[in-house]
Amino acid sequence: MHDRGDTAMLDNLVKAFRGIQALPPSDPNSFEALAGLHGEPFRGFGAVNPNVYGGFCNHNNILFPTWHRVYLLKLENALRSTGIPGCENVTLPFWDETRNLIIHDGRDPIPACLTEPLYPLDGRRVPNPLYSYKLQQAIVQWTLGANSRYSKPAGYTTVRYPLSGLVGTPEDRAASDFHNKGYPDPSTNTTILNGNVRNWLEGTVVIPDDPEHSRRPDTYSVYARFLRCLQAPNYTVFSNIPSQNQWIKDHGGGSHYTVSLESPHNAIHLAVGGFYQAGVYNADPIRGANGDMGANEMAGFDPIFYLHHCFIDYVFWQWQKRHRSTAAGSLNIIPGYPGTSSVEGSAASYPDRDIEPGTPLDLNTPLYPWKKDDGSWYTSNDLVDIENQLDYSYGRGSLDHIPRLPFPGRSFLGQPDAADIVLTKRVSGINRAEIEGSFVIRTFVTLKTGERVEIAREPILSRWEVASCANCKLHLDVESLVPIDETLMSAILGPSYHYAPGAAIDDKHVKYEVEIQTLDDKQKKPLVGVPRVGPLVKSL
Ligand SMILES: [Cu+2]
Repeated sequence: MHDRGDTAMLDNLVKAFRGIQALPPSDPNSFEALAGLHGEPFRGFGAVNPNVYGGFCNHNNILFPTWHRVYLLKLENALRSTGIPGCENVTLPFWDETRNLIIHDGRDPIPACLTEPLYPLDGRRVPNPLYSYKLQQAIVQWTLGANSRYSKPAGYTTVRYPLSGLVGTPEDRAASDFHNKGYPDPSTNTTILNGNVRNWLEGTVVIPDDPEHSRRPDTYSVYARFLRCLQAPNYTVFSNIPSQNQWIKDHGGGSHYTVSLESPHNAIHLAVGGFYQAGVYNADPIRGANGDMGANEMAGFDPIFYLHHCFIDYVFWQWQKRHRSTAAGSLNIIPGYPGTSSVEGSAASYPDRDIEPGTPLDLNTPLYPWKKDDGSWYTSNDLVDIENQLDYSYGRGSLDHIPRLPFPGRSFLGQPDAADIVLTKRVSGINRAEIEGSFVIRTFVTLKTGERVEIAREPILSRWEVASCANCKLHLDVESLVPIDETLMSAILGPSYHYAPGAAIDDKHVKYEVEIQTLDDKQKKPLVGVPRVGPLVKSL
């Protein structure tokens, strides 16, 4: 994105976004219609049956990267279709999320053109269409009833951290009004938002009284995850979190610890959408923040979604280039792996079709609701080679500065290599259906010195109403696999610990604790089904 000088490209992008945002929702190229194809408004079976996700977006399965790739393509085509002079060939840019960690230019993580309420266009300042979107029609969450907490009235304008957009009931509206009154200044809010995103990206494990390593690289930072996902061993594992977790468990963790693209993707959703991440000097959480990016239902209505997902698609292409997987037909699926079937009550792709849970997904699975010019459904196999099948490409981004595989040894760019991971802990016993909305699984450890330190955070991008598990054929258990590297292990176990390759690690006396951070502090949803055990923390 430009900073000075030639503004024509960005001006045209802004004009095109203004163009599609002004179209009525009945127009399939309108922003409102396209934004509504990710999550809400729910449709088909999903509009009335809480066991079926009513949106089209695919998460937690192998279709996650390709479904979002074709979504961006459709949005870009809509941007080009407005008839506005100069917009015939606008291209969707990406928000380079790892930029300021690689290029250290001291800039804010989020480009200013996404965070300024007004944009200078043709000599006047107009509402910036990349800053927020105002709904033309109400969105009613029918599965919970017309006046439920998560419905949105016409005229609702999307918000980001630190603001709250929870306005479905009079109580929530009053609470959000009260909360937002504390944040009246957009430029202060942007500073807070950038700080939060920076904290998520850098996510340092802070160990008090440890002068040498007081800011050690965090195996759980979003930045580390973006880097590590480039090393994911195959497309199945790269594409989604259930497959990623199975791979780690199958291989016993350690040097096989791996990260899927979906994981850092989730974190950015939560960082923009309302989950604070304390930094080194900032331990003051902002509670009650509730932005649209933080849940699958409304995320597509915040325009930043498309520049975030464009970066995710750029990372996907980066992974493809590093794994000789750019040609059509070069992606492969591990049959039967978690993440390779549709899951009831989870984000799956079939709101308006009666598809049995457990139906296998592969690269020929139709990506509803996206049609090709000939009227047939897009499949992942149509979307592998962006240059030859889809006729677009990416300019250089920050990840182009990262060498190809294998990464040189430890601490490359300050980040540990998987080889340094000496122990993987598994946090389990958490059922997504018992928690309203997205959440973060935070894992803590008490050091020998008595200090309690957060060693991991797993962002779970979810939705407000997840089916009660009484009827679920497949469970909605989520887990957090916590990699512990050599330096962190020695901080946990103290001077008695000496790293020896392959040696068993005795951490029986270490106290691990788990906290679940939800968006809405007041939520106390009664637990359903079997009494909950856990969360449990065990070694792999
Ligand atoms: Cu997303």
